[in-house]
Amino acid sequence: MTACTLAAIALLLCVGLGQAAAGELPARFQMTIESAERGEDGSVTVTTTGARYEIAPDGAVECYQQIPQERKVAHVTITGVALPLTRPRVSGDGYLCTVGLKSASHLEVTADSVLRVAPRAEAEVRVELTFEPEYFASEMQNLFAADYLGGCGAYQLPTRPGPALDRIQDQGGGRFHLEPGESLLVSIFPPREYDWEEHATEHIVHDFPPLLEPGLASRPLPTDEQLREWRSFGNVLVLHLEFWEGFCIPGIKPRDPERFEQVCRLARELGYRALIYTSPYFFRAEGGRGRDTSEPEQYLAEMDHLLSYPVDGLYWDGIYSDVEKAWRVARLARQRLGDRRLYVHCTRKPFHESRVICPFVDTYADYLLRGEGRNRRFIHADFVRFIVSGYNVSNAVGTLCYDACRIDRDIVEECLGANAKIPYWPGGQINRMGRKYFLLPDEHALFADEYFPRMLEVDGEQAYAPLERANRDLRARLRAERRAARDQHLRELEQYLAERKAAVGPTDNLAAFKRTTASNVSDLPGQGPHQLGWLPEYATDARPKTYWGADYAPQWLMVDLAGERLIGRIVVVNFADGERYYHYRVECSTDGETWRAVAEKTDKSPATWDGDEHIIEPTLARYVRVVMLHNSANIGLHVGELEVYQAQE
Ligand SMILES: [Ca+2]
Repeated sequence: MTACTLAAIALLLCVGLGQAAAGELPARFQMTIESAERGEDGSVTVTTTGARYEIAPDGAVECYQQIPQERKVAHVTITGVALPLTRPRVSGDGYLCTVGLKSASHLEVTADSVLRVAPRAEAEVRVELTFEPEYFASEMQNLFAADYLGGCGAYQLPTRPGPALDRIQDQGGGRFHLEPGESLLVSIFPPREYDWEEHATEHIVHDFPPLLEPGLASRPLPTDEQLREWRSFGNVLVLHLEFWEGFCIPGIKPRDPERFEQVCRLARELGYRALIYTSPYFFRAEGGRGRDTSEPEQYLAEMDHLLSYPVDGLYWDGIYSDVEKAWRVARLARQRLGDRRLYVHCTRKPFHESRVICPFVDTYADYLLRGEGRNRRFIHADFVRFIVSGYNVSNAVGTLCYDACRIDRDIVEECLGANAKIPYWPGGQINRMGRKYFLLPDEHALFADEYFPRMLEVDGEQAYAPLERANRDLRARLRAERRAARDQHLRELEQYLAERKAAVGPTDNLAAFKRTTASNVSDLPGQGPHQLGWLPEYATDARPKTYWGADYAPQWLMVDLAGERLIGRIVVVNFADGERYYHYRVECSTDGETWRAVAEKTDKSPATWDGDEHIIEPTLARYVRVVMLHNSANIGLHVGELEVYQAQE
């Protein structure tokens, strides 16, 4: 060690952190800020249980993961604002470390390994990944990148409905443009150790009572015999909503308080932990407007009431769609729960599709449930490994909701290989959509004879290692199959367009079969006429009912007429269901950079398959685009056809 480094170490300003503060958190969730130091060059290093951030005075931050092993996962660059690197201050019992002044641009690091960049002026933040992700997804202004060891996520707040982020193509990662008051969270994960003991010893049984009609159960609570019978396949009993009088209302009470107490007592005698249904998302606070509108504090007051029942934890059917609220309620609930269990179902929250998840929220749960209503195209091996399984992501124990994808041998292998679990579903509930929340006889046999005994053997890293190797091989094979299928689908698309073009023949529509691009494409697995998503090409194939689709306004679709033309008439066809309407603006350009608005739709008249005709002042243009601004039915934006016609002489 050189004298110089010794001097540097001597000059480090260490922030003292009492062990007592961290000790207030439940032992199994002991995430804390371990140290926060400033070097003589003005740089700051903050170390949490799960990560280390090295913050340089020029706004560069090196992000290191520490669990299960140390490695650098991201390089963050902040430009546009000066970040005065003050002495780091730790507050909130070791939860929060602040660098800079709250009144000015500043950074925060939290115990659950999140860096918050909070500029007070317009700023650009680049998040470059320094590892090769096995799974990368972006949804709205967020990204999530993971491999078998962990990874990194970035989230722009407040969440803006809008297109996927501006991706950094070459290195992988994203660029985020922050307005004053917005912030960016960079999450390094996993933020805590995986609890193998919990994984190996706690197995979930969902009681989905059969329904006589929607919402009305034949028996709101299980019988004593059922409790005894189900015990062979689990010891964490989830009691669903049917036993409550009312739905997610303040001060909720069981329909039959006496039977409820009996069930809780017998469950404990039999060695279960009993978890009861509740939901921050659905909770309707006093005077509240309904789902997703309560404040965490209002829900937490209800939670105190729920925990006055003799139960061992809570099952949350949904969390807030506001990331800050979801994070806060999870953190504060964890403190209240102590060693009682929290099981969180969050297929669609906080974001719409859950291709991007928030490990820093999930980590406060003991177990997670994901996949509800998703068919087999959606629940593929990548989804099971990185979204359903919490292993080396949030390190909560992940379980699969299989109402739509069902249980077969492939799913069993994918779950075992991903270290995700399959909960036991007796009961017999069929929901309004006809989806079955119980194991069919064949599935039951597979669960009982094959899955369950094999799952019990996975009790630690060593037992899981061969399964993980098999999972890597399986995913590599599926990836190759997907690539081959995609190539085939691209060939089919090419052939389709060629055939359409030949069938249509000469046309006055200048846009037909011209190069068409868009700001975004809805591309959920397997969707679209050629299973390639709702591509822009479908908006210029001279067939109204094939369409381009994207999510979250605004989005644009542009056709290149391959040369300047004098345009006099434009037709826009959207998706027509007789009720919905769209708002949009049509723009023209000669260079693809400077745009002139020539038409718009702002009224509420429903879309038709004939489309909207716009006669415009003769305009010289090579590029014509539709900027989609609104759909009255959902978040999707659709153009079935964009037709462009020459001005009449
Ligand atoms: Ca079309």
